[in-house]
Amino acid sequence: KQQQPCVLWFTGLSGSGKSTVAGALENELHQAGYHTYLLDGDNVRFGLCGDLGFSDDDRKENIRRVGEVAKLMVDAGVIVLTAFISPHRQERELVRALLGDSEFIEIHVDADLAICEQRDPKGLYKKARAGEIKNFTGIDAVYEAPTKPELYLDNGNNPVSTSVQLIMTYLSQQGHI
Ligand code: GGZ
Repeated sequence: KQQQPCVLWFTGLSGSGKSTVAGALENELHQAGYHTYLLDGDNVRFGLCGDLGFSDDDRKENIRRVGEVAKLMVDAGVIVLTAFISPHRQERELVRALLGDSEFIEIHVDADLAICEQRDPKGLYKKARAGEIKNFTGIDAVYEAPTKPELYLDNGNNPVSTSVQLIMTYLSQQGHI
């Protein structure tokens, strides 16, 4: 099916819902016949970035590699979805520069820290509060929210289906699908 490849770059706190929204969007795109790939910690941080942890430098390198891989996939014609905290504005801007404005769609998945901490699906916030995990985003490591994302999702208050429809509409308006 005809598509204009791009990267949908989801950014937000752990537990904000990046992977959930990205996964649901990917299902919807698949059902409509589009060719997509979802990059996230589960398929990147064990292999390609298996040597990296969560220091500022390691996160920077993680995002740099993901950006380069996403670019290769865009060259191959794929609609790429990425779900990484990507806490630093500067690294996200480097990926934007690598891809160009028309192929980089930054999506801020926003949910209050309190909500993310309440969800805490893996119990990581609890461990971070207890000092068992260091450099945890939102607790003792920064998260720099996007100032001008292409899309903003109020994910503390909206259902996943609303976010998916918002993105589908945007992709269609921009001529990607
Ligand atoms: C943040 C951490 C940390 C620290 C482990 N800080 O909720 P999760 O579990 O599944 O998502 C988080 C994931 C973040 O990896 P990313 O590759 O997205 O991070 S970055 O973009 O900053 O490179 C969390 C888990 O890894 N995790 N330790 N210290 N999240």
